[in-house]
Amino acid sequence: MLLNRPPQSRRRRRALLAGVVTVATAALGLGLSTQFASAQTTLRGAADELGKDIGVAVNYNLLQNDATYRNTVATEFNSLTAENAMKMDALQPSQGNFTFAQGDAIVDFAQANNQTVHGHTLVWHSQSPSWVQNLSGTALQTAMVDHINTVMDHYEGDVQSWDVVNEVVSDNNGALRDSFWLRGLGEGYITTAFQTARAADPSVDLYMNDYSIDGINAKSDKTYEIAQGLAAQNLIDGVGFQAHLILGQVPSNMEANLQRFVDLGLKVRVTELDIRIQMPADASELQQQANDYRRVTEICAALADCSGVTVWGLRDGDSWVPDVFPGEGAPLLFNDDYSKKPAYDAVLDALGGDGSGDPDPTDPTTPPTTPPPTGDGCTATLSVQSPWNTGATYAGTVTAGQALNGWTVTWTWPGSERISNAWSVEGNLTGPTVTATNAGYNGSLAAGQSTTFGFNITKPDGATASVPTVTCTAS
Ligand code: 9MR
Repeated sequence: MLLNRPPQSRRRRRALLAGVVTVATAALGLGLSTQFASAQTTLRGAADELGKDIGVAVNYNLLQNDATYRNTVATEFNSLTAENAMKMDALQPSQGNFTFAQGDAIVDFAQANNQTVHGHTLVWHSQSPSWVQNLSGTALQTAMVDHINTVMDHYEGDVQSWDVVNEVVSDNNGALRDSFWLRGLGEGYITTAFQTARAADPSVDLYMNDYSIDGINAKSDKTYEIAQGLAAQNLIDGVGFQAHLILGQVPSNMEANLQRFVDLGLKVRVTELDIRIQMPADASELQQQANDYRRVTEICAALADCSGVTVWGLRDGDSWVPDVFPGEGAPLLFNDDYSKKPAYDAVLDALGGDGSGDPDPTDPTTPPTTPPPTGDGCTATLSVQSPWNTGATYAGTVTAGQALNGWTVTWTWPGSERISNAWSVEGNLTGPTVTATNAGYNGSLAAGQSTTFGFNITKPDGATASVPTVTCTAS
């Protein structure tokens, strides 16, 4: 999947004109990343090959403060959604006072790691500041239009798709949700929001997004009716199915449901996937959860017009679920120590990757891997992930023998192979001798912990992709 961004976003142009370096970038310590990963042993590697987004909702504070969180988000996902940082209460806490710093930090992180951003969300009844909830009539309409215009203008070129409206359908009777937007503006507010968004940035994909519309039911029927009306006016590009699911309850007609929206000429997207379990979760429940995740991912993988799947948080402990559903939890792909759950392997598998999470050494098609060299506090390996006639994608793994603050992996190419682009790594990369150092976010490793990086090379037509001997040095 190639990212189709204008060379310079409006937000970045503005920063450059003002002569400032974005503070958020510096604070996050971002590394050079010129290409996305394509290794099939990561979710993003598999999703890239499939041409799909695999996304995660990110928490600004964790992205700011937790290096392993950053590393995992960068390595495993090719798309980000701000879990809270782009909602109206975050972006416009008082009228006309826009606070973009947290959203910008997430965009900066995404750009440094070649990830797309799905914007969430412009018009929602929840997490809207009280000042807007107290408006009515023309003042409310003006506030909605101003918010959409200002936010979309700020993120033009940075955000590839927006949830224009979120959760506008009522839960039980197939009517519109009784929100302050509906009460203040009447049902035309949805069309006005989409018209405003379309005019603000015609290049962005516009979505409506909701929960409990994953199967065919009164709520998804109403969503369909609204989407159909908007599609007829070319005001909408896609529908987001949040998929906050309960264990064992992936709707049997989810595929048919998504298909009917595709048949309207729209994209579909699983936008907030999590699958909650009554706690404590036992092994068979975690396996059932893996099966459920596999099924949802397979449905999207099989639909050409499904743009991707986003999980609503990284680790179980990061999830909103236990706060809202006491006694339920464990809904995500990673444990709190960042180990992968069975659901992770199932998603990787459903995306066409190697669901063991690691290259299978018994598989004859698995390319040779260099033996771990003796190094000073760390070891490293390189392996060929996917060769083609004139190039290849490699994955590198660094494992810390002791707590590290940084690492350097060096090697010399035996022939005319040269790195053309790389991700999650910096240094002198393009010559015959490579000195590859950690990026800002993956240098700190605990003893025994591993991190990955990747790169593409060019090589003579038809030559075997060689695996040079590497040396790892701790710093
Ligand atoms: O995960 C979000 C949580 O941190 C917030 O407290 C909550 C506030 O309403 O919103 C959560 O995200 C919601 C998303 O924005 C819209 N769909 C439902 C999600 C879970 O509540």
